[in-house]
Amino acid sequence: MSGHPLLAAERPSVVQLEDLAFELRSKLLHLCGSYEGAVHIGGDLSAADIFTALFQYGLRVDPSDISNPSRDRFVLSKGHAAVCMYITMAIRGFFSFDEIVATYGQLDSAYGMHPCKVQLPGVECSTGSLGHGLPLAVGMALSARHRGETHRVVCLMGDGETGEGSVWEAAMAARSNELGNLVAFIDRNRQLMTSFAEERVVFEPYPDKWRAFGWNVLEVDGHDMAQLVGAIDALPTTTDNRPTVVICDTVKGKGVDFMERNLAWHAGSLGVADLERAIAALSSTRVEENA
Ligand SMILES: Cc1ncc(C[n+]2csc(CCOP(=O)(O)OP(=O)(O)O)c2C)c(N)n1
Repeated sequence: MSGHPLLAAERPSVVQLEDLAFELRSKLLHLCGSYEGAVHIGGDLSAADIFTALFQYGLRVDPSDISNPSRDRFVLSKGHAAVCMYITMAIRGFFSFDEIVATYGQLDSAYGMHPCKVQLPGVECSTGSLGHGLPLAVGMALSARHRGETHRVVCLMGDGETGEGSVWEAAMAARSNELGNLVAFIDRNRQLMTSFAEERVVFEPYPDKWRAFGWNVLEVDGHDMAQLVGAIDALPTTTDNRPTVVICDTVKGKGVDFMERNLAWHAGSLGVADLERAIAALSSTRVEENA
């Protein structure tokens, strides 16, 4: 993914990306502490490293030129993680973090609980109803093919939402149309809204299912920045004839011990006391990493 005008010559190192992911998690917790309603914090924290790797390293996007026709297009299929995308993009320079905190979730705010491309330029796709992001991304990738454009379309899904039939219709259409310009990242945190994934749907053998649909399959630890960067570097060129899925093994609530794998934290709000507890928990992971 190098040598493109929208990619900085000096992209952040793995250590710098880890710092940016820490900043993202801290800001997510602060927003969750200041917002009165529920924030989908569990699935934000599980996807924080993926978002960071994509927006700070992989995606060819420029906050000062958001309509550049050769930019990559990002589709957030798990639209309930919108605030994680807003803050990631704020860190990259698209928006102001303070503005997100000031208006998040309010009526008429551009920063809604689910993303709206009409309200917020820079967002490529309005989502929230699960199972629709990949079909939309297939259409965008097909359109790019027809127009002779060479950008990528990247779609981030939750594993739970891949229980939707529309995802598999889209997967089949992507392979049938040889959409090597399409990449799906899956935040495989093995939890749904109120239950663990395998209690409801048999997903295994999960990577084999994607292979059976003709996709190129990469599997990474979704919290290991070096592996995420490695997967991005290993993506085939956009002229390839097979779409790629990067299955990211993750933990819902990652970084805050009392939220990790805890069904109570799919969505919630932190009071002042819990915010302090959450920040302390997150900071302790940092100390362990640097020890
Ligand atoms: C079509 C549809 N059905 C239900 C919901 C409500 N919902 C929001 S998040 C969620 C759980 C999704 O699980 P997953 O895709 O694994 O996301 P994550 O665990 O990463 O947050 C559900 C059922 C929705 N947004 N759209």
